[in-house]
Amino acid sequence: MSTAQLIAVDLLVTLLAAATWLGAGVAAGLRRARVALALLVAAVAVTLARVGTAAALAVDGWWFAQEKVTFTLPLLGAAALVAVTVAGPRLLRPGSAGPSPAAVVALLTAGYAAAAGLVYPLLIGYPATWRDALATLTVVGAAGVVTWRVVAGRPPVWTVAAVAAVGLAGLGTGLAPIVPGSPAAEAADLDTGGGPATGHPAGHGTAVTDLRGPTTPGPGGQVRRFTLTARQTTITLSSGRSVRAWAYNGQVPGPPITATKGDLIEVTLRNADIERGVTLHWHGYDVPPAEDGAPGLTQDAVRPGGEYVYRFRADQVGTYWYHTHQVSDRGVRMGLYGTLVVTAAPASGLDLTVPVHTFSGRLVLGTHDQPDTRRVAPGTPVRLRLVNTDSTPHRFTLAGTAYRLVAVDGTDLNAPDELTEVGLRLAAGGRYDLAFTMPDAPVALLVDDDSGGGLRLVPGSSEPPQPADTGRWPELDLTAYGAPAATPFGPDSDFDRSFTLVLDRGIAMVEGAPRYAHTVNGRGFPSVPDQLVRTGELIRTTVVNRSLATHPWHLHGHRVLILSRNGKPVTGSPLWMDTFDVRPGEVWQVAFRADNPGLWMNHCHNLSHAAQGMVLHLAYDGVTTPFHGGHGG
Ligand SMILES: [Cu+2]
Repeated sequence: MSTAQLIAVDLLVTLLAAATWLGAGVAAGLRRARVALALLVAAVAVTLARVGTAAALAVDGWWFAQEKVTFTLPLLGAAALVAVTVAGPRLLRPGSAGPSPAAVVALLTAGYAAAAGLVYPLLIGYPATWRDALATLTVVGAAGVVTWRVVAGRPPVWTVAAVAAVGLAGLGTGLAPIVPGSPAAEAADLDTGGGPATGHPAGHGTAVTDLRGPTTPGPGGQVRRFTLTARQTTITLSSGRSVRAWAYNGQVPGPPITATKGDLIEVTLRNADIERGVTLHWHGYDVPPAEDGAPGLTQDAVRPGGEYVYRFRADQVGTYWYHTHQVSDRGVRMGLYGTLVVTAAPASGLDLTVPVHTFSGRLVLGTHDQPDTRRVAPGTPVRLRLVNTDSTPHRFTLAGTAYRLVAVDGTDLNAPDELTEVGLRLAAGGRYDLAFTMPDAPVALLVDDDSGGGLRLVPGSSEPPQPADTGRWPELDLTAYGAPAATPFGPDSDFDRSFTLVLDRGIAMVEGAPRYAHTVNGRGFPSVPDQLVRTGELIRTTVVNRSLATHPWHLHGHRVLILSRNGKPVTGSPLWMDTFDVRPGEVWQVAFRADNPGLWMNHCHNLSHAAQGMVLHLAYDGVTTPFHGGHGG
């Protein structure tokens, strides 16, 4: 069973435990001793099953079982033991008046403890803390005392006193972080990942605004100038349907930016009327930090009437994209994005960039919301550059030809095999380049197996036939595709720092307000500690997804080398990615060399998750920012 399935089964078993314990208590209260006894037996069995699911989760990774093993299961175990001891004999031999009130109270309290096991991971999640445990214990205890009062009259003073004491202890633990001088209040706002602490006094160092790109092209390169003006508009899709959009230069996607390796790209961004402001972030492109377009960190957002000039060398060949990073959840969804393609030499054959986006519920390739059909002569070399500009993954299938997946996130794969009849799952923000020679029969690219849309390449003048049903094609395992090759570091390297990011849901502060957040190590932006690194260090990051949602993880300014997924090392081509999908229950280990000094966003590229807290910063020691606030996601 996968970890994701175990997480779901554990939640189901926990729900059943709460239902059976509460049911037994209610049946006892209604003097249905036999029903209560049957439910008690079921409750004990389900409680034991919970021990099994929690143990299995702990085997998959301590992160998945921590609060169950340390708190919610012991709580349920203790309450269940009391309930069996008190209620068991009374249900086996009920008097003429039925089960005693004590039995009812004990069974219902076990039910509250079981319910806490369900509510705790959904509302609080990782990591388990004393404060949360004491607060939960107080709620369960108080519910038990109230039940006692209702069912059996005045509860003994010691029970009330015990609950009050636990509650006060919880309150004390909760206040500790805001009591000046307490150890919790002094807790570092930096995660050093086991490496040395900062060597710079606060406020001293290099301003991120000084870390700008070069102003001249490389040898033989030229300057490529673009001006992008963001404004509200209406765009027309290929079907004739109009949708409201925010667009660069009135077009969605924005103007394609292309360059040859060594060119200098210079883009002037202007904002006509996007009230919340805009920026340009070069997704996957390792630009100098002041060119990265992270509002509140590397620049202020460009307000209506404002301007910002971005300059960077086109040193990285491959398929990338750009988008606003200001209120990016809304801005990118509304259309503030475009493609960035850098080639080593002028392209030959058909080189087609295919950005995929969802507008008002309709999947659009470029501007096509109906099949995009193109005539291609047989024998033509074809390269399709797929870009997922949405916040959720898409599945691509290519029917009618064998092909190779030649590049992932802009980096070429080593010795990619020929593929037929497979599904390619592309993370939000990710890119795949597919290459093949045009056959003398039609080729169809489908997105999410939808034969009513996609791209059709047709030789000659024939009409494209209806493409095959691709829904059953298996998904390609990227970690086993292509052939191994040398990498500058690997799983066995000595890492200078190792970070762990546990992704979950729970109540947390996000930008100063309590939210039902998407959390990193139990916190929401900007309360997630910055990760501190020094230039030249080798960094390993473990990303754990404890939640029920997929999180496409994206670090700015660096490509990461995938070391392993769920403990299994990569056996195919080395995988350098800037956005990798961490699905529920998955654990990814990735590594990178800290070779781009700056301050960098490190976040979930499901942009609504980012807006709900799933963001932190990677900070190079000694780099400072003059900007405060702004919206990170
Ligand atoms: Cu996410």
